Amino acid sequence: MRAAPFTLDRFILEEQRFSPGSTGELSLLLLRLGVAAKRIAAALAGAGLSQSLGSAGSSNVQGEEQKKLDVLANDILLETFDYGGLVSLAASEEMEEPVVYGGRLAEGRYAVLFDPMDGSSNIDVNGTLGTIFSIRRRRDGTVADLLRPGHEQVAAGYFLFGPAVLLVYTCGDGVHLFTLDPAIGEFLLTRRDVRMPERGKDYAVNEGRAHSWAPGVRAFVEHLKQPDKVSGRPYSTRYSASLVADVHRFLLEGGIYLYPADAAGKGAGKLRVLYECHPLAFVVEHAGGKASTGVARVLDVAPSSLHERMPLAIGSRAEVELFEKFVARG
Ligand code: FBP
Repeated sequence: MRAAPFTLDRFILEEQRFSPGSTGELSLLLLRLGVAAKRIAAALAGAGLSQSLGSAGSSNVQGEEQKKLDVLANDILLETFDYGGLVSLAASEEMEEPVVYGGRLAEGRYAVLFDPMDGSSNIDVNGTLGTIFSIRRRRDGTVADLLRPGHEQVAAGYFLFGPAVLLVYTCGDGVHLFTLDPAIGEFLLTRRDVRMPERGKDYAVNEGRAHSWAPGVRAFVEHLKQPDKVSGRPYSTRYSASLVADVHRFLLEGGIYLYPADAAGKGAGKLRVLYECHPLAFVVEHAGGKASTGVARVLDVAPSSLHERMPLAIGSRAEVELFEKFVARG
């Protein structure tokens, strides 16, 4: 008899057997996220046909222009958690305050945080996009549950909307990759326990912002560009304007993504601690990679506000550790 395809639900239910005492609620939440991603993928594929491209005419809490698909993806995710009593709080990069699923504070064991549409500048040009998610255990059902270190996440991952729709996630015991089979509308396991290469040959950074970098950051990027056969330099630049797409490349092939802070201390970088840095750091670290601010481990940082930003260096252990050395040299 032909082996049944390893669908996401089969994989999650089989994995659940290895965590005694599990209630199955986290499994259900992950499966729900899979459904939300299919709805977002359908909206993206039809966006040009349904006038869903372009601006929503509103801006988010960071004052950034919201695209119609930012708002649509956000709504799809909020609907996804609005039943069954699994979730107490849902916080999003696109919302000033979290949604508290009313009347069920006592029930929802989890809080979910997400960047509904990562790579927004790629939306109107049919570029690669992603959805990033983070799951935390509910404590007292308030925002304080969210302002905690990244290593307290119970699960995190992302959906990548490219030529194929992919899901990559971890519950802290291995990183797994699934591909959406459009023929049956199911995510199928394509790589179990993904390990990030120790070092790479590519880097991703918006060099148009080099003027705002600290000398140590500039020296590091210059170092990657210097020809040196022994250390495999020069590296190639691979910046897609989608954090998820770049991190996914480096998860499979090795390399480093950078979004440094402004040297003049005017800004702590662009990326949000809770919706982008913590979840991707959780995935990358469980695949053997590393995520740093340049001076601290991203997963040790506890933000003091919901939309706090931080500088990010994420990728293969060798490159991130070398980056930290350059930053320390200043
Ligand atoms: P969004 O979540 O708003 O898309 O912001 C994150 C991001 O788009 C990353 O995906 C990407 O790497 C970076 O910002 C691009 O920023 P910049 O345009 O400054 O290079």
